Amino acid sequence: MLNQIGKLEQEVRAAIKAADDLGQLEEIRGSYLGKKGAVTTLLRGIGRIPVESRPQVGQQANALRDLIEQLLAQRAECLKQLTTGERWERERIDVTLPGRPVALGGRHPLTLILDEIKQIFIGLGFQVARGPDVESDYYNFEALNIPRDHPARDMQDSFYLSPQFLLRTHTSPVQIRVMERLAPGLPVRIIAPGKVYRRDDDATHCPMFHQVEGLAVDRGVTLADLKGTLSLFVREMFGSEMKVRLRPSFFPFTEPSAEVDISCVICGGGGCRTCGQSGWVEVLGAGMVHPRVLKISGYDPEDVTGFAFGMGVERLAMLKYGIDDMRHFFSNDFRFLRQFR
Ligand code: 2U9
Repeated sequence: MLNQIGKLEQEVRAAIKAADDLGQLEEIRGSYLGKKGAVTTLLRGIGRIPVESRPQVGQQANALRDLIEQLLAQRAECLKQLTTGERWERERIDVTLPGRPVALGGRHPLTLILDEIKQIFIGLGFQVARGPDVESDYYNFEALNIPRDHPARDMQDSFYLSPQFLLRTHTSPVQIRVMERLAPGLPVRIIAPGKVYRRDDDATHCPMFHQVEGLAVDRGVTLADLKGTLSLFVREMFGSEMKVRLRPSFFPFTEPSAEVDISCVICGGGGCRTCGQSGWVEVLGAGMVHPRVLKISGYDPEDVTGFAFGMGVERLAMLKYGIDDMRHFFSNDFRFLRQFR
């Protein structure tokens, strides 16, 4: 029996030494220490040998079992620590092959335009303000002098979450929230970029789109400041040769109100299909903040005045890059997106 243990030891030492992956080590463990393994069988057979030999044989067989465990662990450690050179040899890695190209992402065209708009207004002394996408009826409509029977309040025009809450239809509530914080004494000079939601869906309207609105409130702010600010913005964005004109319009939250046109970015003012032969394209809405809106947010309209403006970011991007369908921005077609990197 002791002879047999000696032979098993020699055999298992050679097998472990020759193993060159972890799978082979597991096989060796099975064939010696598994349920039907050689050492296990040997230990089970101890009961059949003379009583006086049992202690010595038992001790040697147990020692062999411990030795096998130890050798297996050592060899496994050794295999895990192969040098890089040995691994390349075993796995046959061809280090001369060219690497796989990494597909670099780029910023979305709307992000590019938004960043550009923000930088221009930051340069003019404006700060960037943000607010929630889910707004209350009060901040989205009431505080902006939008009357109860205004069509924008219709379930057909806005996305309501409950009778009192909806997805904001413009970023104007952000300006109301900022004014509430700074009134009655502090001046305001902010832009509010962000997503807005309306029940619209065609080539020039999406149910979700982006706006940048701006607001300046202080003593002595005039319509001339509004036109000067927007002219600077337009010339930075579209080129120094751009002309800007204000046409009378109506918004409940501004008085007077204006649509802002710039020279057509396609034909430069000569007349083409994009501008309907007029030489002008509309890019913004603007006006002087309605006294009621100033008052409701805590400012004294006898003391301060303010100008406000709003623009659709998709529309600006379409004009700047010559894009004919707003849905391109949201279809995630890589052939479209890769052009802006
Ligand atoms: C406050 C007071 C006044 C924001 C303004 C417009 C005019 C405007 C449109 C442009 C294209 C929306 O995305 S669009 O459809 N916006 O014409 N927005 S004045 O006036 C404000 C905002 C906040 C407290």
